[in-house]
Amino acid sequence: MSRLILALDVYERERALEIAECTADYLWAIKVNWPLIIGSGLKIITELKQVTGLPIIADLKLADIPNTNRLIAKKVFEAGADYVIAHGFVGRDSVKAVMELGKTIIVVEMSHPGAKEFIQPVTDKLIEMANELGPFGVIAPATRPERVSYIRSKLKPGIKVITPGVGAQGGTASEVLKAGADYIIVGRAIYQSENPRESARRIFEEVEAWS
Ligand code: O7M
Repeated sequence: MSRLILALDVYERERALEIAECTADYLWAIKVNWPLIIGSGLKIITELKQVTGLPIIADLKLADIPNTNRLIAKKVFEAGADYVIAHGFVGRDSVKAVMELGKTIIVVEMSHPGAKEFIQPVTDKLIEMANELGPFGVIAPATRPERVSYIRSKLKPGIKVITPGVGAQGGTASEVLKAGADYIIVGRAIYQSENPRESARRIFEEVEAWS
C-alpha cells in the first residue's frame, strides 16, 4: 500500500478531479484543505471518493471550542471524509469532540519556519495529549527530520506519523521516512508539475524504496 498523500490545494473542481484521477494509482489518500473546499464546495469530498475510491483526509485544522469543532466535523464526516485534522493546542475537550465523531489526526508540530514560535515549544504537551487520546495519527514536519525522529520516539506505537513539507518546502521523502514517518504529504511538487502522474510516480518509487 502506498504511503503517499496528495495535498490537493487547488480551487477548481475539474482540475482537482483530473489530478486526483491521474495520480490515484500512486496514492494512499487525498488531503483536502480550505482552498479546495472554498473553491469547489464540500461536495468535492464525495466526488473525490467516488472518482478515486481513496480515503479522504479533511485538513481543516480545527481549532475551536468543542461545540463548534463538533458542528463542523459532523458535516465533514457526513460528506464522506475518512479523517479530520484538528489542532491540539486548543485543548483536549476540543480534540475529543472531533474524535467522538470519527478518525482524527492531531497537529503536534508544523513544517513552516514560524512553527518554531509557538507550536514547537508545546510539542511535548501535544505528544502527551496524543498518547492519552490515541488518535489515528499526528502531523510532524518533514522539513525537520530530526524532529520527526524525536516525535516518533515519544509517541505510543500505533499512532501514525504523517509528515507534510516534502518537495516545495524543502523536505525529502527518503530522509523523513528514515526518520520514522509513516506517511508523507506532497502538494505542489505534484499538482504544479507539468506531469502530475509522473511526479507522483517518482515520489511513490522513492517511498517504496524505503518501505
Ligand atoms: O507540498 P506543499 O507544501 O505544496 O503542501 C503541503 C500541504 O501540507 C499543504 O496542504 C499544507 O497546508 C499542509 N501542511 C503543511 O504544509 N505543514 C504543516 O505543518 C501541516 C500541514 C498539514 O497538512 O496539516 C495538517
